[in-house]
Amino acid sequence: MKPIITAFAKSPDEGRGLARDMRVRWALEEAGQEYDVQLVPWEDFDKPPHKALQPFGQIPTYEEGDLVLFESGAIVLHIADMHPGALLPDDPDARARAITWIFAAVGTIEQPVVDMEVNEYFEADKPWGADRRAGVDQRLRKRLADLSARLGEAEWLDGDFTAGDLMMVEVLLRLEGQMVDEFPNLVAYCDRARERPAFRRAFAAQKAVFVEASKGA
Ligand code: GTB
Repeated sequence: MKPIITAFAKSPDEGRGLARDMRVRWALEEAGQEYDVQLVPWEDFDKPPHKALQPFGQIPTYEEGDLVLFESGAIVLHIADMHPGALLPDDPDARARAITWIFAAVGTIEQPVVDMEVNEYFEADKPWGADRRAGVDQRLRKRLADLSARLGEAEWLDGDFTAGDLMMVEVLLRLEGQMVDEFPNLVAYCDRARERPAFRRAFAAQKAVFVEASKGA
C-alpha cells in the first residue's frame, strides 16, 4: 500500500530541505517505498481535516490505509519496522541502540535546536532575549560536543547507517553554517549522509515542490 505523507504546500525553508517531511521522505527512499504527498497550505494547518491527522496542526503526517501517524520520529521508526533490513539492524541489541539514537536526535539534540530557533524568531527582540540565547547556545554547544566526541572518527553512530543516523543528520542539518561547523567530524558525518542516493532523491522531491509553488509568484 502506498502511504500518503503531508508537507508544506510552500515551505518557509524555500526548498532547503529543513522541514520535517524531509526525514520521512528520506526514510521512504531508503526503504524503496513509493509514496504520495498531500500538500497542506499554511492556512489549513489548524483546520479540522488536517488536525484530525495531526492533533497539533503540524506536518508531517503519514497515512497507510487506516493507520494515521504523526511525529516524524515515530513515522521514521514505523517505516523502518515495515522494511526490515533497510533502516534498522536485525540484531535485537543493535536495533535497540539504533532506536535509542532516534530518541537522542529528537529528545536530546533537537530540543535545544528548537529552543535556539524560537529565540531567533520570537525572543531576540525581548529585553531578556540575548541572555536566554547565551544559555541556549551553551546547552546546545555542550550537546554537540558530546555527540562529536561519541562519533569520533566513525562513519555512523553505531555500526552501519540506521534510522538513528538519518534522524540525527536531519537535526544537525538545521545547524548548517551555524554551530555544527565548530565540529568538523559532525560536518563530515552530515556530508556523508547527504551523498546517499536516497537522501538526494528525497531532497530533490521536496525542492521540486517549492520550485513549482514559486512559479509565477
Ligand atoms: N515534533 C514534530 C515532528 O517531529 O513531527 C514537530 C513537527 C513540526 O514542528 N512541524 C512544523 C510545523 O508543522 C514544520 S517542520 N509547524 C507548524 C506549526 O507548528 O504550527 C519545522 C520547520 C519549519 C520551517 C523551517 N524553515 O523555514 O527552515 C524548518 C523547519
